[in-house]
Amino acid sequence: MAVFIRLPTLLGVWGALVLLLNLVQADAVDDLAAKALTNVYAILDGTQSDGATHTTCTRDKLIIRREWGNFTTAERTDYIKAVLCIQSKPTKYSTSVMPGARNRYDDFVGVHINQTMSIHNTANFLSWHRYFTWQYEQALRNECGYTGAQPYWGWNKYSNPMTSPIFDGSDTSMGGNGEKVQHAGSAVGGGGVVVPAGQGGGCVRTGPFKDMQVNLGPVSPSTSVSIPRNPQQNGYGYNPRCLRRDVSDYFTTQYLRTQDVANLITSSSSIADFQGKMQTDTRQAFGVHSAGHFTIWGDPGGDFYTSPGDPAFWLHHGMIDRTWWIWQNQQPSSRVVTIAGGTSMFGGAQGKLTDIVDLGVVGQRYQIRDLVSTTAGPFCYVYA
Ligand SMILES: *[C@@H]1O[C@H](CO)[C@@H](O)[C@H](O)[C@H]1NC(C)=O
Ligand SMILES: *[C@@H]1O[C@H](CO)[C@@H](O)[C@H](O)[C@H]1NC(C)=O
Ligand SMILES: [Cu+2]
Repeated sequence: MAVFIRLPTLLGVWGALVLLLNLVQADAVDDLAAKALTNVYAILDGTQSDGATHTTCTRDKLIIRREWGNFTTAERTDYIKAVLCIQSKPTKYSTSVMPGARNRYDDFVGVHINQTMSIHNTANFLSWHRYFTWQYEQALRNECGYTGAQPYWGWNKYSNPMTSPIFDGSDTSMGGNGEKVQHAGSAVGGGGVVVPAGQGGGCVRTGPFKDMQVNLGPVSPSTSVSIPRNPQQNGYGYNPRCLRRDVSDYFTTQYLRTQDVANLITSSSSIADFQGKMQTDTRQAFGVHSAGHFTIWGDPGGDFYTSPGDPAFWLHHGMIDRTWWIWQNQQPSSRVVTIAGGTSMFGGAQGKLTDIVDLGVVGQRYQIRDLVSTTAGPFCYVYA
């Protein structure tokens, strides 16, 4: 008899403990994400609208993207295996178009280099990178048998990225920092701020990507460490070299804290405001997009054009996309189907929802309006 009384009591205590642990761990950004998720469920249930047309995506089909630290060891190993696999598959570029592309991973880098000037500080910045990251996730799944979701890097979870499960250099990390080399730091972003050298700067020698060969670029390196020049000015030539990083806590402790991410979400009233703050890199401040890239740094991570060549790029852009998703779904009816800005970094025409995003050898062609909701168009995923 006693057993029948104690078992539920035990389960109750256990449940309360688990709840407590989650409450302790969840931060202000996670709380905003939880609200976003509630709204997305309501949209899929048809009791709310975000203005997009939801046809094939239903609640039971959703892929749930989670933070790297919340992946189990087995899940991290599966993801890493898929990335190494995509780096071993043949390129779909013809040699005459992209002579430096040696594998399928390079295809993503090549497409990003090619379009850099028309996908940053533009109206399509967020939707383009959402679709790009999703196509990468699709490639891992469809071309390399990965069954999981794209992970993200919760910047605010780790004030010291070097000891985080993302960059700690273990077999289940995205690789360690680069070897420490003396260098003068780097002038980063539009403000020309000179950021002191971090703890690395040299080749990554630990973790699953220690033998990775970077092939394309550089086009616009931001490190004072000297990088072999690409045989072609556009960075499309073959330039085999090691993966370099200079990870430090310079940006995470100033611009990527919980309050920085939460403030970005709660204080941006329009899409122009939100995406503008996110991409800021002036003497006064760095937005989360710039700060995350410069936390990885090195080569090709610190190169505006070639940055997807660092496998950590996708975890960073996962979090960029999550932050947009959270912002959108605080008020889905007015924030999902909305864009602002031009079509080129140099100005150009005003961007429109009917503008085409074309990912060439790594994707298809979609109008921006099909890429703004993560549960419409080609997409069916949410963030936890
Ligand atoms: C892991 O998931 C829990 C519950 O969803 C969340 O509160 C926590 O912040 C997550 N941990 C990390 C490192 O993201
Ligand atoms: C670059 O982008 C343009 C426009 O999308 C496309 O026509 C061209 O084929 C692309 N070139 C490469 C090398 O990807
Ligand atoms: Cu980009």
